[in-house]
Amino acid sequence: MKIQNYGLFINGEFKEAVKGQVTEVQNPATGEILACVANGSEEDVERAISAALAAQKYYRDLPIVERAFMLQEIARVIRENADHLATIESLDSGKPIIETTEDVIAIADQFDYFAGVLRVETDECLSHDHENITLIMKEPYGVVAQIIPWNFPFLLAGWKLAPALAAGNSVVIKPAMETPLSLLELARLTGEIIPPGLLNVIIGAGSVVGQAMINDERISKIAFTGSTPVGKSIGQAAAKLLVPASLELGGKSANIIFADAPMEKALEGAALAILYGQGQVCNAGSRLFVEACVYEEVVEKLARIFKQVKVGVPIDPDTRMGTLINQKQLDQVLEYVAVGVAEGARLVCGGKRIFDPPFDQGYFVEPTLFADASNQMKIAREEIFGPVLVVIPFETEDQAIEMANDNDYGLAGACWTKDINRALRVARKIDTGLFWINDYHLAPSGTPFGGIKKSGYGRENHKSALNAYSRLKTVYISMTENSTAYYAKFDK
Ligand code: TAP
Repeated sequence: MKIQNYGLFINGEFKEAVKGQVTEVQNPATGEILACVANGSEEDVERAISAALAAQKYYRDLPIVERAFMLQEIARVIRENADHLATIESLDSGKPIIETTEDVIAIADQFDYFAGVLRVETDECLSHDHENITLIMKEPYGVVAQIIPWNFPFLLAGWKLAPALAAGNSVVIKPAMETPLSLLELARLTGEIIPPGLLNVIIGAGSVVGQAMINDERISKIAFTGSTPVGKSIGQAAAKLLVPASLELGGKSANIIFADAPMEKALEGAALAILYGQGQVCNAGSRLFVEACVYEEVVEKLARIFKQVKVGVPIDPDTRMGTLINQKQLDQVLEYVAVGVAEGARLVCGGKRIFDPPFDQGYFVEPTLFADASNQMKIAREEIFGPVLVVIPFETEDQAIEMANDNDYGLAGACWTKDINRALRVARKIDTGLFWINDYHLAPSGTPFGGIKKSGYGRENHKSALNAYSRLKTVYISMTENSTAYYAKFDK
């Protein structure tokens, strides 16, 4: 499939980059060039922010009903074009089409969800007594800068755009250079629905375009998803501008299987937790803690599942694992496999690049299982961002919790057990933003998503994101004509 070429989406139109630069977007499964897109610079960011600022003049006062209708219209267009958008996303990101279809549908729902939230989470009125009331008005920040990574280009864009637009902001958003196509296509498809200047999509390197966005004084809020090191620098830039930031960063999530788990479900869940998105998922269940008495059985059965997973061409509906995003990611994953072997973990299966045709032009890797690892090994401490699971045995519930929490990250976790008391105990004691009981990866609209510790701060996918994109203004109203000031009596 040949996808159209795109410019930068500024003020409701596709425009060439000021410097005329373009970049080729590759299909990571085949190496084929999918499209050429404009490659922006600081001047283009300047144009985009100016357009976004101008759009604020009328959009910030748009009635809530009209704003909600716009969001519902975006949802409708996404649904009508779901197959098309999912195909573009699969070709561009290397993710199986079964996953990208889920992402696209989830984002249609996300726009509908925030259309609903917008109508109920309106300004508030407090009544203190018979003479005084207070209005709490919600106002947009103004121009919001959003930066997203390549692993969930459509989903993460939607999670940021829906609440930001719902709150009345205009947006300048930058997808990763590797995967700009689904967002550009969304901009094209919604060109008639979203007023010019409200949504601006800038393509270009993070070190140039991203930096220009987050250092511009006209930006009033920054939202970032990506790696922890870049996230830290984004947080520092936000502090310099004195604007709020939300940071969704990396993870090394613990998945705990107790001996009384619903075992078949737990095994499939553990495989899904790490292999979904080829493991290039911030909340991937990349450390699996297994109770010692079922440890050997779990490792053996998981290896069987891993060997049967259908690695394939991303747009094949039967494919369950596609390709990694690029050579850098492939090298990183294979390097961690070598480190794991050198550290003394047992490589049970996988660990190699898949090189036979039709995989020879892509970055396909075997589902990889390490057993007999310790929680101190590098492969258990650092984010590999690939389909590599590290299995570690434990003896007691407390030991499992202690090891799960003994990590810099705090994004997600899960446990598998039929004992609900134990499950809730563990959920309480785990230091993460998300936790699943007898499930993994489920995150429907309305459920807060985000981390703690080195996984960042802020929550998306939840109604609180509307407030995170809104400023509160307090208006105190006196309803009496009599003076209530203490000084009044002295003036008489
Ligand atoms: P990063 O290198 O951090 O890149 C993320 C985005 O930031 C890209 O658009 C990138 O642009 C841009 N960027 C890079 N350097 C920048 C800078 N100095 N200033 C401003 N922008 C900059 O991450 P990645 O390699 O794309 O993604 C993988 C990481 O993201 C993993 O650690 C993963 O855990 C994390 N992640 C977290 C979550 C959540 S929800 N917590 C979700 C997905 C991913 P270019 O790449 O185009 O140059």
